[in-house]
Amino acid sequence: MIRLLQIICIFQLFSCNSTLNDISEVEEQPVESEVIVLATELTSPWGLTFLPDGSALVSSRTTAQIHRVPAGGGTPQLVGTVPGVSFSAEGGLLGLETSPSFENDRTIYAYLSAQPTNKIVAIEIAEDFGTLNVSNVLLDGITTANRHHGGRLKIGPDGHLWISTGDAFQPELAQNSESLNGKILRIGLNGSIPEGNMNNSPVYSYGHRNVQGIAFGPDGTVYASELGHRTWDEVNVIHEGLNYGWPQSEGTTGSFGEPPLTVFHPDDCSPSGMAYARGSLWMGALGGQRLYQIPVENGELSGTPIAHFVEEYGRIRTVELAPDGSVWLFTSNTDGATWGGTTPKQGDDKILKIELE
Ligand SMILES: [Ca+2]
Repeated sequence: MIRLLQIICIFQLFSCNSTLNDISEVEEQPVESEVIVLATELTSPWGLTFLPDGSALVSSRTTAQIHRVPAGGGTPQLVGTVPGVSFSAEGGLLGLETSPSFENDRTIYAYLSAQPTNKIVAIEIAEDFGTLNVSNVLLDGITTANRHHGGRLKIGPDGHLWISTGDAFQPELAQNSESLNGKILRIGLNGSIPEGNMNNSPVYSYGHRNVQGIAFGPDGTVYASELGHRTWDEVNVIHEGLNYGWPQSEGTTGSFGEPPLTVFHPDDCSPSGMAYARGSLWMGALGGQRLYQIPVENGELSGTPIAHFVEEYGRIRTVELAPDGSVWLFTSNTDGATWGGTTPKQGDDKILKIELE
């Protein structure tokens, strides 16, 4: 894989941002032997979280089911269906995250699109993985909509639960301090408000359009991927209390709010899940149908972004670092996307595994 990356880097040295999608040579590189298909025939997979035994739980956005996938891959086993989920063009059962004390509390956290508002819940998983039940509501009041839910959950190095939201197709909410929409939120695992948040609220940063990826660098830097409208998608370095500009600014268009770390054209990108591993962010692109590798160090770019698997597997929704150091990806070709959607390929949707060494 490392050799592959070096080859791609050579192509990128002769490219600029506007031609990131024009690297057809990459498709001829021997990628196949480096990508393992762990599971197939999934329906609109969205959230992914690993358990202490190395197996994983996967959410289906459009069925509200949670399946368990063995550490080495295989047929996903149904754990249960999360009650109270409202489905819409982009809504449903979204992000999942595992309690750090799962072996004792059997708890995971989930982002649900719901009526009257979206919410974050705790879910207990039975010992035999055969049933589940919602045990607690950690947060509600996130305005719901047909689109722009955000939906990613990550527990940070601070031990708190980080939540990405969207503007619910009401751009003004991103700048409204009373709203939980268009924000990056941070709460305690019992729903409490950590010190350092804005206005003693769940809000950590604001002025976001639709954030579907959060990743933490080894130094604690918080990175987030954000879907733009038609001009620029963004990757941002997130600091508490800062304004990231939407809707007055989009990417590098407009000077209102914090400038992004880097931007991509939505046709080449439309980012969702993101993970940090081995000196880079690994970011899935939906409309752009690729995996971006973005070298970073201490909150700054440390190299030119690299596009992998361009149009090879279709839309990529979710990217997570597995306990064994590999990276798992979800394709997202069954999601019925209203913008940038694709016809599912044979076996879609799939979980793919990439070994980084
Ligand atoms: Ca911005």
